[in-house]
Amino acid sequence: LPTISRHDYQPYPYQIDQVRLEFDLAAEQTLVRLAFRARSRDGQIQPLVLDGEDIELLEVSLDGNLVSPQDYLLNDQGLTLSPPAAEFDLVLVSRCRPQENTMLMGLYVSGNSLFTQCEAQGFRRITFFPDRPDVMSRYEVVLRGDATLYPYLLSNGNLLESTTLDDGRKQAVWEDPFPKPSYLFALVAGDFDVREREIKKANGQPALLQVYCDRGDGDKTEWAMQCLEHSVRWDEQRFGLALDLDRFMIVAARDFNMGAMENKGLNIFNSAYVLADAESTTDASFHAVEAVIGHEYFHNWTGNRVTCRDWFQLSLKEGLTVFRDQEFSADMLAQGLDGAQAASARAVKRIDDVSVLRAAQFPEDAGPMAHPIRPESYQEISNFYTATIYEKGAEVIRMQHTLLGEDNFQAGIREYFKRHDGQAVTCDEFVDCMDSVYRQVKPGQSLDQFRRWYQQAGTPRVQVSLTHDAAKQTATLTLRQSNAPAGIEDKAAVKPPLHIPFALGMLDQHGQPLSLHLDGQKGETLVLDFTEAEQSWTFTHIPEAPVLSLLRNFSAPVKVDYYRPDAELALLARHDTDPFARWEAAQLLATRLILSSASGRTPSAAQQATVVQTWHALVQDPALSPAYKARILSLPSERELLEQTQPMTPRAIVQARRQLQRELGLALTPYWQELYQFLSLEQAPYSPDALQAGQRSLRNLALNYLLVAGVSTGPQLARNQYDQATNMTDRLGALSALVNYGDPEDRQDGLDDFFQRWQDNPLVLDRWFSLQATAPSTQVAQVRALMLHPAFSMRNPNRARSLIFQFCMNNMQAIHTPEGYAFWAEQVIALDKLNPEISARLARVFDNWARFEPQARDPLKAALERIQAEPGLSGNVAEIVNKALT
Ligand code: DPP
Ligand code: ZN
Repeated sequence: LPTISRHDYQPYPYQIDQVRLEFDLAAEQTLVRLAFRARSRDGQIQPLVLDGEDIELLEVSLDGNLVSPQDYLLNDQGLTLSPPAAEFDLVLVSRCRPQENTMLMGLYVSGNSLFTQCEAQGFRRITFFPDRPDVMSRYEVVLRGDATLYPYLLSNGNLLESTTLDDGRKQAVWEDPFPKPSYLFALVAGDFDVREREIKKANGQPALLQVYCDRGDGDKTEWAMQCLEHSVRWDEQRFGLALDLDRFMIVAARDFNMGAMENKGLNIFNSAYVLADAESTTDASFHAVEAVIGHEYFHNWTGNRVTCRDWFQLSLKEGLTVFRDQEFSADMLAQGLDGAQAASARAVKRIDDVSVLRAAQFPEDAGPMAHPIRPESYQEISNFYTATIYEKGAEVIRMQHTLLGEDNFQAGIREYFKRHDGQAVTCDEFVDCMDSVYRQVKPGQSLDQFRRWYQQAGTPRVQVSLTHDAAKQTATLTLRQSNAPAGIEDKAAVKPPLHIPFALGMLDQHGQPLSLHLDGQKGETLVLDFTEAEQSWTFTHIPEAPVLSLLRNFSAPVKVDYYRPDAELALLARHDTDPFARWEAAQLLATRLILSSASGRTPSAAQQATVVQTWHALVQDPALSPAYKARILSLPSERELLEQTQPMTPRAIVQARRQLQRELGLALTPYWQELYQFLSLEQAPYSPDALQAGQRSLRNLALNYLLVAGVSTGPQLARNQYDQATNMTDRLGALSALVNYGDPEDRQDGLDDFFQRWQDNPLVLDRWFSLQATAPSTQVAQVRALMLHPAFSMRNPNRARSLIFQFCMNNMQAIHTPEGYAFWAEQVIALDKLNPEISARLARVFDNWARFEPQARDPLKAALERIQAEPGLSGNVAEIVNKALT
């Protein structure tokens, strides 16, 4: 497998301004005619190297002359031609077979429709082309197809004409006025329900928004349409970025590898992130739809107008766009609120995002695939659409936002578009823009050191110590940072210190916030510029030893080490004015208890009492919003906890977590009951807004505590909630409590009823599979039986994820057995034959095998070796298992 290195970048020798594509579309075989004029950048004639995979070349001509096969070089990677001059015309006809495309990259069939997916390297499966992001061209696209099967023929940009041909087929001609790389090309052909809305842009011009979905699903696209409109408004208002097209389309596809794709003007979405209605969709999914619609829409500027020079720069668009979608969601949650209420609403989003980072990105940074947000090398780029590029990438943008502040950050964004609109650029060029503003507002300082965040893999650790001088009334804080080697390429890396914006506050011993004084700065929260390996700050006007509130709002993606008594954490959990740090304190209290019992130590009665008393205080606190209360009363996820064990002990973690859940359920039974009853009174018409969604999530949490603790009234409450539910959050919440903690009869009745109600809705059926995949009672045998269910299919990525991935990732008791590991390897191999990109993601589930407890290590290693030995393994999976076994 060739390794591609960041430093090997060479510009493409030819400029291609304009591309014309004609498609004769059919599921069995599609003919593609490509025409462009190429111009050598330096005037020299050089070989024309075009990428191409899994497609058939029918003919090629240069300047009107047919090129015969002995005059070109064709292999399974593409086509090399010898141009007649430094500037020339190329016409090329090729054929692809959408029906046979199980990889879902390039042109493929989903349902009865045709869709494309080109990022990162799918365009080369449609036609021969320089399939790289720095070759930007204007596209004109002609689509022809059967009028009955494909009444809608869509591509990027503006529709120039739509006609019926003499042979009865339909033809549509599209033109995208903006130059774009091939990965942003898209076409869709099919029959759909369409929802349309005409809006006025900030400049007064009209724009047409459209959401397409399968026939019969049209009543489930109102929410998507609202989210799209909100996204347009938000980008105008917060970033000053306007929609640059007359028409913006979203199309839902049932079979889709990713969440969605930001093709210019024609976003193609996994239907899971488009379709939503109260009856069939949970609150969490409503919010996921909002986030993904925002994300793809925001790419129109951060990704499309300015794109990546090469794939090592992927975080240029993904980190920035995740940051933007996180801010969009937070702003939507905080809409109409102010002060502490707005802060708490935003903190809920921050908590959820940080939980994802810790559950998905921290493990990646601690495993063999660890890489900087701008990787140095890769074999398969599709393996680098990672939590590091996305989520840590967003944290790195967020830190720049913190260092600059909102107004200066926006000035940096304006500078970015001023310099680079229409270009394919690097992460460095983005930071240059932010740095130009930073240097103006902080004379003598720069982002030079900050750039190390783009170079270093691994999660840095920050050790904290504190001394207090009662006579001088000062507190001195000392921070030490380190970043251990990460991944397989990092062994000898020298890692100089990072520029870490470290936000902190202090409370007095009664939980009152202190005003901080430091070198002329004053405030309740200060952000320290932590740039040295070890650094100290002395705060004045501190009469008694303070309680530290550390890394407020999670101001940097680091781990903090600070020993302090439980009592201090309990104080913070009750009183910290920073809602993120407050949640963190409660989580840390619970984490300590769980980790100690998972390691076989019996927690002291005092330690247990502190957790119970803290939960007791929080459950009754009238000032907390329901959504925030649901977060702060939840225990850390199994994955976050597991990440903190060394070696990792999954089964012990599951048991210890379950035990604390039970204890909290029992100790606070009357409170859970009261909370449950109180929250059952609310009967407003369904809305996924923050208040209602918070109430439902808190009510479901209370229900879970009652069931897990075996409280006798629990099952009846759950059955009633299930039967009377008018929305999916309530119904699924009740069913999941019964399936996870109820008796076998309730479990089976619930699952059967749910199947009867929802068997015709694929997205809800995915839930039915997931619920069973993750239930504590499920073993490998049940999963094998579910794979034989007529509704199961490996070919549909959502379905494979709902059963196989959920089982392998989130059923720790069952997967961490010899049969579990063998099952995992078997499914990686089976999936690889259909869809290597998806299979490689399943392969990653145990790439961190070496960190597990000894009894898991050998069988996991054997399972990886079994995969590695499989003949015909894809490059995608090979890269993962080879790196895991290095
Ligand atoms: N569609 C994926 C995303 O938006 C890749 N660009 O992140
Ligand atoms: Zn993206």
